[in-house]
Amino acid sequence: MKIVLLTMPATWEQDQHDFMNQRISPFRWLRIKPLVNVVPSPSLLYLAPFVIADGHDVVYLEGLFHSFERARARLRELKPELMGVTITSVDWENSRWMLNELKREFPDTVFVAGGIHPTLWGERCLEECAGLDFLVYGEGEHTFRELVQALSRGTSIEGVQGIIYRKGAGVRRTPPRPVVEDIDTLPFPAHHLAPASDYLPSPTFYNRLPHANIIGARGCPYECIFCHTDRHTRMRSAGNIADEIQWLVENQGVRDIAFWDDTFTLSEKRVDAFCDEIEKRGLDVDWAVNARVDRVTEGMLRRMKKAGCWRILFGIESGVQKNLDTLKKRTTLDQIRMAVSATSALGMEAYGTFMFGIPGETFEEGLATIDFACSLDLDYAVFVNLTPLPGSEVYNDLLAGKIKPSKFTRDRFNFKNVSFVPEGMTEDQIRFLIQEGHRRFYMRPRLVWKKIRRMRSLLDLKKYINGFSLIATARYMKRPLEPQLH
Ligand code: B12
Ligand code: SF4
Repeated sequence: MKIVLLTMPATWEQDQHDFMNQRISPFRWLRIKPLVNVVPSPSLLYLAPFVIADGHDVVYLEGLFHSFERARARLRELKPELMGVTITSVDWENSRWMLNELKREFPDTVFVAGGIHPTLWGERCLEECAGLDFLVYGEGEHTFRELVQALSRGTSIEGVQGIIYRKGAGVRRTPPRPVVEDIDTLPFPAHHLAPASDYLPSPTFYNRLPHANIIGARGCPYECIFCHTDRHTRMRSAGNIADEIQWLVENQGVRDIAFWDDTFTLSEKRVDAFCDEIEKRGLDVDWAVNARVDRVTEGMLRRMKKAGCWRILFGIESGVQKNLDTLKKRTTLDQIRMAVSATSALGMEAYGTFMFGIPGETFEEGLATIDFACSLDLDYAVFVNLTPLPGSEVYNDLLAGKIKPSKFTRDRFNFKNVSFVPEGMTEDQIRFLIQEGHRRFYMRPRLVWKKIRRMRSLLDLKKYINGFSLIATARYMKRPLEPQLH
C-alpha cells in the first residue's frame, strides 16, 4: 500500500504568527518575517517502522512546511491509498476542515487519524468529521500495523484492538489495546523519513544544528488539573536512548537533542545512567529537557550540565502559591526559585511557562505572576491562557458545574480564543496579562544583552529583532481572534 503520514498544514504556528503580525513592527522596512518553527512528529515517525516492515511504501509529508494548497498538490502527486494523520485537540477545528476537503478530493483514500484528540474524543471525531474513516485510540504502533494489514489483505478489521470505525449508519469501537509495557522493545522512530537537516527549530529549541527530538518516556504520574497525560509512566532505559542518539549522530550528523518526555528527571538513577552513557560513548551532542522544579537537585543539574544539557524547561505556571495549589501542581515558590537559580548558575538556560485564568485567580495575582517571572533568572518565559482541554480535571469540573466561569466557550480548544475565564476575571484582563507578561519579561535590558551575547546566526538575529520589535510595540488587543479556515 502507498501510505502517507501527514502532519496537518500550518494552523497553530500560522495563527500565532498572524497574531503577532497584527501589530505594526517598526522594523517592517527590513522585511523581517517570523519563521515557522517546525519539528518532526514522533507520533507519526513511531508508526512508520511497523508498516515499512510489512513491505508498504511509506512517505512522511511535513504538512507544516506547506500551505494547505501546496500540501494538497503534493498529495496529488503521491496518490496515497492510505493517509495517517495525528491530531491534538488544539488542532482539531482546522484539521477536520482540511480532512473533509482532502476526502472530497481523494474519495478512495482511506483516512486514519490518531493522537491525543481522537483518543479522548473517540466516536465524536468520526461524527464531526466525515472525511475520516478510522480512528486509532491509545498507543498506535501495533494497532496501525494490524489495521493496515487487514485493509491491504481485505480481511476483517473487527479483531483489531484500539480502533473506532463506521459501520452502516453507526460508529463501532473495538476493545482497547494494552499499552506496550517495555518501551525499549519499540523500534526507533523512522528518523530517515524526516532528515534532521531539513528542519530549523526556533532558537529557543536548539543550541547547535542539526537538531532532533527524542521521546525517552511515555506518561507522567502527576495530576495537574489543566493537563491530561497517561498516569502510567514508562521509561526507556538510558542505554536504549543513547543507542537512538548514537544513530542520529552517526547517520544524520545530529548535534542537538530535545527530550520531549513530560518530565525527564523523574528518576535520578536514569538521569545518572544516561549522562554516563553519553560520556562513555563520547557523543558530541547538546541536549535539552523538560523537568519539574521539585524533581531536580543541584547535584543532578551539575551532572546534566557536565554531560551536555544546555536548557531546562520548567512548567512554573504561577507566582502565587494559592494558584499553584489550585492547579494541583504540588510545587512551591521556593522550589521554583531554587531550580531556576541553580540551573542558571550552572550555565544552563532556564525556560519557564506560565498561565493566566486559573480558577480563583484575580487580575492582581496575574500581575504578581509577571513580577515573579521577572524576578527569576529565566532566559525565556511564555505566558498563555489556561485552556480547558478534554480529559483534564478543569474541563470535567467545568462541565460538571464545579467551577464557576465568567466565560466558558465549550470545546473551543484553540488557545488564542480565550475559551475560559474564571469568575473574578475578565477576558480583556487575561489578554492584557499575556501581552504585558511578554512585554515586561523580554524588554528588560539585562535579558536583551544576554540574548545578544548568545546569538548564533543571522536567522537568530532576524527572529530576535522581529520578536522584540513586536513585543515592544504590543498594543492591548480587544478584538477576538477567530480561526481562519472555517
Ligand atoms: C512534542 C510535543 C509538542 C511539540 C509538537 C511537535 C510535533 N511535531 O509533534 C510542540 C513543542 C510543537 C508542541 C506544541 C504544543 N503542544 Co504539545 N506536546 C508534545 C508532547 C510533549 C509529546 C507528543 C509526542 O510526540 N508524544 C510521543 C508520541 C509517540 O506519542 P503520541 O503523540 O501520543 O502518539 C502515539 C498515539 O497517540 C498514536 N498516534 C498519534 N498520532 C497518530 C496518528 C495515527 C494515524 C495513528 C494510527 C496513531 C497515532 O500512536 C502514537 C505512538 O504510540 C505531548 C505530551 C505527550 N507526552 O504526549 C504534548 C501535547 C500533545 N501538547 C499539548 C499542547 C497543549 C501543546 C500546545 C498548545 C502548547 C502551547 N500552549 O503552546 C502547543 C500546540 C501544538 C498543536 N498544534 O497542537 C497537549 C495537547 C492536549 C490536547 N488535548 O490537545 C499535550 C498532550 C500535552 C498535555 N499533556 O497537555 N507540543
Ligand atoms: S503539567 Fe507536567 S507535571 Fe503536570 S501532569 Fe502534565 S506533564 Fe505531568
